Amino acid sequence: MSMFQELKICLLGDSGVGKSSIVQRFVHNTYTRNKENTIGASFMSKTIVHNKETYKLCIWDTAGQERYRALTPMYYRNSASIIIVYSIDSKQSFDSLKSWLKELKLRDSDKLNVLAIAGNKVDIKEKRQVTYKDGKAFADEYDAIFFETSAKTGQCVNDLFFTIVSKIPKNSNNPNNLISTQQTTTSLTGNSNKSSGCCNGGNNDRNIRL
Ligand SMILES: Nc1nc2c(ncn2[C@@H]2O[C@H](COP(=O)(O)OP(=O)(O)O)[C@@H](O)[C@H]2O)c(=O)[nH]1
Ligand SMILES: [Mg+2]
Repeated sequence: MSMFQELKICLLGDSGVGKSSIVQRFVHNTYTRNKENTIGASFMSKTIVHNKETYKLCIWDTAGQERYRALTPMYYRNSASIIIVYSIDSKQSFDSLKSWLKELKLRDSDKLNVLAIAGNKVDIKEKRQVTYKDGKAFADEYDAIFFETSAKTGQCVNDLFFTIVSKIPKNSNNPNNLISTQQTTTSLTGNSNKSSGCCNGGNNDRNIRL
């Protein structure tokens, strides 16, 4: 019987850096200019095949939570990976990485499997305030995966998620995350009927108001 692994991935980072846009690009391959802020948390899932293994990625976007950092641990708890996003046109969002990391260490470091850092909006190079070199050096310090991405053009968005999956130790997230595909998946790229686990219900897209 073939099995697949469910992986929870959580995005953190300052408001406006493009977290929701990265998720939208990855899950739907679309982009919305002047995206409206979402209140609450947004959740999406996507099933991918990597090295002949099937993974259901449950992606939690901490939309609107940036100002209420005390609330974020519930989103990144039990995550197989955390992506911290900054925008290459905002030195301030880059400087915030440190405080996001400090927050993680204080509350939940032992459960963090794979850390990734994304320098988003690489399509607007003319407004760049953070060099590639500085971003990469910072990520290296924390053994983090690093990509400069653009949700607008799609540059490196898939690479970001596929590299994360390739680095997650097999079944490390939670032994209960191994799901029989025969029982729960309707298609490799589409929806799942699953009713429990880190995807929290099985709806592919949803917003949760707090
Ligand atoms: N030029 C450019 N703009 C982006 C990119 N990603 C997001 N944006 C824009 O930045 C703003 C904030 O994006 P959003 O995804 O809501 O950021 P979030 O608050 O971190 O979720 C929106 O107006 C987006 O259209 C990108 O890769 N390039
Ligand atoms: Mg958002």
